[in-house]
Amino acid sequence: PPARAGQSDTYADNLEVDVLIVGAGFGGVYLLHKLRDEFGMKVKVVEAGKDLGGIWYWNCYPGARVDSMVPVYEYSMEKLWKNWNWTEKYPDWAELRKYFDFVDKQLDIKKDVAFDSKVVGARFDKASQRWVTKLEDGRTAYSKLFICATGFAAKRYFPDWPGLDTFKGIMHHSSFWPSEGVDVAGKRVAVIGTGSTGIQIAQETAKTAKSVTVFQRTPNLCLPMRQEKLTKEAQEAQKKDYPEFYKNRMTTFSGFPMDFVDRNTLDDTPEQREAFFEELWQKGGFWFWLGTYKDMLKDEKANDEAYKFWAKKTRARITDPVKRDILAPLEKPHPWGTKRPSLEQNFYEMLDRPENEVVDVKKTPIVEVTEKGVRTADDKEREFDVIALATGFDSLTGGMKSMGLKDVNGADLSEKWKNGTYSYLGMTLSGFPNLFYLYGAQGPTAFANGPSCLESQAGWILSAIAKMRKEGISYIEPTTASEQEWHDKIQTISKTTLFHNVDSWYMGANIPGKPREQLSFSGGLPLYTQECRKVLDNGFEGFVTA
Ligand code: N01
Repeated sequence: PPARAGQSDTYADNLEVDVLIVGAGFGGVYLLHKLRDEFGMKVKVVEAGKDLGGIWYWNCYPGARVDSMVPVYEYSMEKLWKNWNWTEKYPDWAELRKYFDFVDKQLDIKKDVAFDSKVVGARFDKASQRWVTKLEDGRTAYSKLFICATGFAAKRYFPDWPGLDTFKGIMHHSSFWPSEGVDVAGKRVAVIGTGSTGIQIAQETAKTAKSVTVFQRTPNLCLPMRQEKLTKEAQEAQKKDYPEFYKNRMTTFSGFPMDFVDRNTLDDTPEQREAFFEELWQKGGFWFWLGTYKDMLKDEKANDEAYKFWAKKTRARITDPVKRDILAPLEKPHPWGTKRPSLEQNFYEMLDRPENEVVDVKKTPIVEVTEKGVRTADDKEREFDVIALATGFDSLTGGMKSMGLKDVNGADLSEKWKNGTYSYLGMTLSGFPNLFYLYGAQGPTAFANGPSCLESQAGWILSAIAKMRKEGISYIEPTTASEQEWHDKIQTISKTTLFHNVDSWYMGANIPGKPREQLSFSGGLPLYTQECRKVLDNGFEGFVTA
């Protein structure tokens, strides 16, 4: 996306700081503020984009909006929420960018962010005990600590279809969509992929496009969003409860306001279950996912009940029998809720209309992108004016693996993670001393509300740095044994859930050749926070310090 007004700042070559942070999204902005303004450290953020916002800077495709309701998806700092109000229960990307502008005004963030600054290499230099970071334009930065706040979706995934670069119309990956938009009025639009992104692009572009064709490999078991307009008055009236709300969000499994009820699915009679499901359904959003029975994501029989209810509700919205069976088949395509359900807004009614189409690419895979459109295995070529690639990301590991991060012996992180992902606490890496990262591999990332996860992880990083300063520790590095233990713990917990056997980006299974393993901590945010705290309480247990 192009630059916007009001941006600072570059920095000169040979920058020397206490902490270099990569990424100016939720995590980077938070840590910059805390370390600079509360710890008094010299901190700089480098950011490949041209503005703040991270995921919300890059993802400005049509219909991009958050699936977490106000006020859960924001910082818990009173000085921020007390002066900020949203216009919708599930805000869109443009409003999230305004939020970042507001945060900048309140906390004076941009003066310490170097935009347009892409990291291409970084290594801890043993002799000087500093991180040496190289930027694409040749500049170098030196820092005592290095923090990667690059998020879970920094590396886009493009399938290797032949002809991808021959298409003569307009084609963008969702995460490289131009922020000035693409006029789709009267055009034939293809949306490839039905993750949260594909659903949003399809339902939004269909408002003005001539037709929308969705290429679906796996049905997204979407939930109704039930969007609402919000007034300033209503939000102001709620704010007395915000401190309690933000405290509570750290006590739920996913850092959301709802949590699983302390009841198993088959404990209830069929009538009780139907009434409970209906209540959750009417609430909308993630209630039917994260506010349901506690065994829903662990027990196949319990899970069947949720799927049956979902299919009944969804099939009733689709009149075309062929589309109905592709979008909401009677047979469960995968355990319900083990891939992130998109929050839809009339997605099914939209696709049901005769001008729109859903192509089942499990049956007829895409074999080629042509000059005019997309060819499938049944040799059918469909012609389009615009193609949206909503094919996702090399999530959780791809971004950090592409930054040229080297261990103390010069080996690249992509080597370390080639056959499996090893970290300690999802925040530190052996071979990479004095490095922290957040909202990435082996943290609660995929299963947690972003701001809740980052406040847990940033809280730990801040405590670790405070402890280092207090105790005169200048070097920390986890042992490989503690990484092995953390890796095994993550897989062991995951195996008690239904997530483990489903192919999804949670399991690294969306990228050909990527090791298949659980990539996030699926034991819930409170347990994660507790495990991490224990490590500090026990004097950097599992680390070598000096
Ligand atoms: O990516 P995805 P995303 N042929 O990986 C399909 C967050 N998010 O960008 O499922 C055909 O989920 C692939 O098919 P399959 C959210 O956490 C949040 O949508 O692998 N299809 C899938 O349908 C989300 O989970 C928000 O069979 C191919 C799609 O492409 C995460 O980001 C909004 C294919 C990729 O879906 C990622 O979401 C957006 C091929 N060769 C995103 N390769 C909100 O807050 C891939 N696909 C609302």
